[in-house]
Order: sequence, then C-alpha cells, then structure tokens
Amino acid sequence: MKKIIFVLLSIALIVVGLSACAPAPEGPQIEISGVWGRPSPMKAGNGAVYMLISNTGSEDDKLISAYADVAEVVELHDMTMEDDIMKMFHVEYMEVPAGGSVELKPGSKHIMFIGLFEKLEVGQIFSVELEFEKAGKMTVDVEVKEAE
Ligand SMILES: [Cu+2]
Repeated sequence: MKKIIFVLLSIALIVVGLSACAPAPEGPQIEISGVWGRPSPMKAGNGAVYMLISNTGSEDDKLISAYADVAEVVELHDMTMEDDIMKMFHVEYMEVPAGGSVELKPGSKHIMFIGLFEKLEVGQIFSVELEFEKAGKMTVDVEVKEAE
C-alpha cells in the first residue's frame, strides 16, 4: 500500500513539475480582460470600446477586425495629437506581440462604433466579436460604464 501511494505521489509531482516549466504555448494565445464601453446618450451617435488584449503565446498576432450588431459600422481606431488637437484615425490592425499586450483605452486605441442603432446606457451589456489574424474569432461581453 505504501508503495502505491509513493508511486502516485511521484506521478503527481512529475505532472506538477511538467506544467510548471511548460514553455509558452505554440502559436498565439490571446487573453482579453477589462472590456468596457462608453455610454452613448444619442441614438445614431458613436461609441467606443476598450480592453486589454494579452498574448501569452509564442507567436505575434494581430487584431484585424471587430463586429457588433449595435452599430452600422465597427472600425479599429487609434488617436494622435496634432497641433494640440486629438485626432482619431482608422487602422487596418492592432499588433499583439508574443508575450506582450495592447491596451485599448480612452485617448488611445479603441474599437469605434459609428451609427449606433440604439443608445448605449450604463449597465447595458452587449457582445463584440473580435477577429485575430492567427487566433481567429472570439466573442467578448462589453459592459457599458463611465470612464474610471
Ligand atoms: Cu474612433
């Protein structure tokens, strides 16, 4: 009996040891957190969604598109300061480097909604589908709230 317990214990230790020193998973490994969207008081107005996209994998990836059924157009945007004026512009993709992350936040990168079908109110939750070049599509829930 003691021997069996010892064997089981050894296997358990090996399993724990293997998972502890496992290399980063092959390919990109996308993790998304802190997803939120600004309230938008006007119907047919615009909205923006923010989040942190991390890549714990071994390969770079790119966010190449976003889709949500709350607006006519959904685009990837970034912002820049020109002559003291914040300007936003459309980007083809957002890079998510292996072992790194990209933060979508106010005044910076965001997912832009143009022509909302309904206003976005605090407490509302809706989903956005994100498409990555390598990791493919994933859907996240967006919580509408005021900026912190
Ligand atoms: Cu924008």
